Amino acid sequence: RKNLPLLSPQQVELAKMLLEMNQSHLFEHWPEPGVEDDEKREFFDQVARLHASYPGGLASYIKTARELLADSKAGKNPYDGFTPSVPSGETLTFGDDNFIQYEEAGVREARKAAFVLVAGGLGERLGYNGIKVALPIETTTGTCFLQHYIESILALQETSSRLAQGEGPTEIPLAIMTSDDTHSRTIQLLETNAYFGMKPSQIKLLKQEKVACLDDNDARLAVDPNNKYKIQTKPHGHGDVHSLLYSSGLLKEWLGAGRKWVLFFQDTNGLLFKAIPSALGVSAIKEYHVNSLAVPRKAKEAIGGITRLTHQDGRTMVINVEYNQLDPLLRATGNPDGDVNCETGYSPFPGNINQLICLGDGIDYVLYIGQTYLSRGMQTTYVEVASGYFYPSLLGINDSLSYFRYKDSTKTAFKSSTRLECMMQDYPKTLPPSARVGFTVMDTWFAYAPVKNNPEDAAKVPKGNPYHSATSGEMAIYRANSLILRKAGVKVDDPVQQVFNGQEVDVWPRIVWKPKWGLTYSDIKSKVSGNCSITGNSTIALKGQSIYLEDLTLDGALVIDAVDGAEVKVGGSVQNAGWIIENVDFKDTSVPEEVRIRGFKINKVEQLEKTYKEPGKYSLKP
Ligand code: UGB
Repeated sequence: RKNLPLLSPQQVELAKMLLEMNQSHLFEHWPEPGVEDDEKREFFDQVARLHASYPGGLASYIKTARELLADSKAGKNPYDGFTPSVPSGETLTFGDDNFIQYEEAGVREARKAAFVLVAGGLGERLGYNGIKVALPIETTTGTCFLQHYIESILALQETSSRLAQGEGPTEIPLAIMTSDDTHSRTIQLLETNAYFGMKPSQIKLLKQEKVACLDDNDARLAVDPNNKYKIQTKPHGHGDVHSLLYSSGLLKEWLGAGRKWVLFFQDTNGLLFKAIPSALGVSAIKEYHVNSLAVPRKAKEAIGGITRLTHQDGRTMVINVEYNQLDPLLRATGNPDGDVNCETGYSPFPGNINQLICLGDGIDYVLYIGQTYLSRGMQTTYVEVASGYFYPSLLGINDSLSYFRYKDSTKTAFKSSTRLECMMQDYPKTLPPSARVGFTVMDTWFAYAPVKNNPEDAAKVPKGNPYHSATSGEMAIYRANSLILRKAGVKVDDPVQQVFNGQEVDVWPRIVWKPKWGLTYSDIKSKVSGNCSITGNSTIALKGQSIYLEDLTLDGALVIDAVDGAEVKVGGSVQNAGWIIENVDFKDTSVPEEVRIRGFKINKVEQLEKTYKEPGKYSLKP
């Protein structure tokens, strides 16, 4: 107390709170009043921010942390009393009748959707210096993830509005959660690219704040090693998105304007929008309150497993169990081998790809929420959400301790500081048992290809497991598009195997298109006819809505760019030296980082390139 400078009444309250919460060590090494007073006030500014951004304030954060740390010390498993089993859900096969029916339903429903991209993560595992949404999804066109996502949403908006003739056009909103690590660079990316064609008013940025780090079992807040007037902070996890949607008023606004679905997605999955229409269709037809997208998952693969948990008291829920918890949970509940592949070659627990589709209107949840709060001795004043979409992280209900290690078996000191984290996929934990929580399993090849691992780590991935690198992410786009065109009747050559940055991958022809060219499988099929063929060395980029391939034989590179309203029929034989893939070493710093992390670059030797700037009907037959 004696070290404190003159404080405002609000700062005095914060100081009192910290002392009451046993945090006096924060002021211990402060000099007498009059020395470094500005730095001391800055300290209180940070405390005020941490206090305001956590539901229930800093005291609530410290209290929850103490409880969780005590559980951890006692070796208590958060899943104590629960037995895992394999849940059942919808499984989709790309292009079959069932899939097409769901896609149609999903596209119709899309006009009532709002999208939420969580992009606050720095991507430490990838080690890329920029923001992940600015990375090219593929280097044939150089389209970045954010551009692809926005163009996909715009394509959905356009098609869905067209199908709902008479109901008028719609604007599908997009919220992007950022953090201090990504916020300004996300704004810059949007501004320098004219929001990739979306109206600026359609996009809202929500910035998440970091949370305080914890130094010991008593939840003493960690002081920044480089600045004694700063509390060390780290990200709070993607679960922040729920409370931010609430506190910003955005969700209320969306629901008030008749939005029915909220779709959450992650920063680097270039295949995701191939799965969105059908998955939204599943949600709509089955009326799921929550629908998690999943893919077959190899045992112990570093993605969470969708699991049915049944408690001794009879409660059950379908929920993601993180990969580091699933194996021990299985072992502790009568499965001595833990998480192992079954006869399909995959774990029986589908892999969570953290794409959630939530239904936004289920009025009776409000009552349940009230009970949840009350049972925890919490204030019910927060419960003013007139919708089924509830905010579990509001009061830290879904917070858990971030992964950390003790220094030794006395479990008194930590190897490094920890903090509380929350995950967006924990949302169903707070729903009543009557909630319809389902999931939809898709084949990985068209639904999931994230870019998470740096080249060195990816090269160490055991054979048969996915690399999840920039290399595999890009190759997955070519493979998916090749397989889709094959299904639509085009003869596409088999891939060849090549090694880039120590990773062996299948290299398919480089086939890419804008979302508005092929939003759904039916769309794509309607644009391909006759005998078309594409050789393995070929590249084709379709950058227009109405480009029709008719009896096209391609052996080389072909790029067509057509404005809306220009209808182009492309056929005949296109043959040229094409675009060649060349190896690049990821350590070669003369090559831009976003290229060398893939291990290859594209040498554009020769191509046929046509641009149609005016609406009209055209025919290209070389
Ligand atoms: N993110 C934020 O916006 N803020 C944060 O504080 C942290 C992250 P990671 P993670 O798809 O394979 C998730 O780091 O968390 C954003 C699921 O939990 O890429 O290790 C970040 O920008 C897991 O069950 O993944 O694992 C990114 O967009 C599994 O499904 C997103 O959150 C796994 O993803 C995910 O962050 C997966």
